[in-house]
Amino acid sequence: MNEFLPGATGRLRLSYGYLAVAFALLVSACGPASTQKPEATQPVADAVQPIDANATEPTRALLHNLHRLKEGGVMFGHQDSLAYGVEWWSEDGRSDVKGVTGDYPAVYGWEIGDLELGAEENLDGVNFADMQGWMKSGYQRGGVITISWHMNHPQTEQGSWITEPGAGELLPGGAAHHKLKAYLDTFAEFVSALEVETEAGERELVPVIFRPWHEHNGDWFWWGTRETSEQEYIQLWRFTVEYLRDEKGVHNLLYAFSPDRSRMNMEDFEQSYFYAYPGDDYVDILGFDNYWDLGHGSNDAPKAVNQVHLVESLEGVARLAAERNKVAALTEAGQDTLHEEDFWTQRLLPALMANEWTRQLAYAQVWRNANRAREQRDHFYVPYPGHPGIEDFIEFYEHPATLFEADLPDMYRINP
Ligand code: BMA
Repeated sequence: MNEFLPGATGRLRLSYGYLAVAFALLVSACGPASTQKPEATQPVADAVQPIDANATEPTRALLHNLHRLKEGGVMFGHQDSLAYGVEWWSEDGRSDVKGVTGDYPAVYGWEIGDLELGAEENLDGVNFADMQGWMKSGYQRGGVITISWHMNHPQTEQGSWITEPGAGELLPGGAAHHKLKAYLDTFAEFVSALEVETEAGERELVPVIFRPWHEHNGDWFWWGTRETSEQEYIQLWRFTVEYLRDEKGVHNLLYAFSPDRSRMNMEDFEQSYFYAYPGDDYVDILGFDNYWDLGHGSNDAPKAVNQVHLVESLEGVARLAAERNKVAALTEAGQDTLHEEDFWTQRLLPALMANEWTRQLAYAQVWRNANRAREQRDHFYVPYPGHPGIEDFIEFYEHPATLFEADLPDMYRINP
């Protein structure tokens, strides 16, 4: 792949050098930093090792470059961006982000719930073979792929939101352990089929940021707090990593941990963030999901309080990640139906740019733009053509620190 990817929009093609300058300008434009400076980091190449010692070269390079983005901007991500939008379904080349900005998101989120049942489509109706094609094309354009999994319970085959039973019987020695393994097998097969040909004619696998068992500190999934204990969760996570990596030989994954902000105590952030943390040897990316501080319908705190908490949570995760040489990311976020037209410039962007810690996040991903006709409802997170919030989103897109696909350096090669 080229050092600089084709600029689909005619925007400036950015190198790390350019990004560093832009970042310096940005810092000075933002006025005095509100917190102490991050400690000097070791050279990235020495500091960063994926938890999979046998990770493929492009996967290692991805982790390396995610670390470099600590100084280079924040990648914008969108769930299901290539599969459908509010007013279209399954049209090659289309994305609501592209429809509004001219460029694709830098991070593509995908959801594989129902793969484990042998279904052809995921729980939202996206065809799995098409999804694999979109993962490959996103990667070949230079984008970053991440997968979440609303897994049905392996014992009951009921959806992820059914909270009983918990994970107990799925663990090694449990009555349904073999069913968990069978479900993980479907995933191993799925990600091992993400093979593409390089410009040099070699075959390589698309690296994937895998984000299993998300929002586990909430009580809405069967792996959440209602029926799964902290120790069981840790075992579930560790087993997942060890099985995929050591038994199935899957080596194109980075692993992202992602508790939900709504269940974190801001007075004791570190402890609540690390509820059921499987350990540094099992996690590459310290993520978190935060809808709560972005205008969530059930949060009646005033916007100013939301904003303080949003900044504190971003900063908190960035600090914890820096201490452990991990990447920090906002793995899921957004405001459902964008009821505030200035959401991007008045909520998300100022928080991401608030200080030298919040600016270390490698990416921020918002959720999906559900298709209105199929789902018979409004459920979207980015403006689509015709939406009144377009201008504000374009301002966010034009900000030098927000990276869309055409802004990305080569994420899959390690350049000193
Ligand atoms: C949720 C909602 C659901 C969807 C699920 C998996 O947050 O968007 O409608 O089925 O994610 O994509």
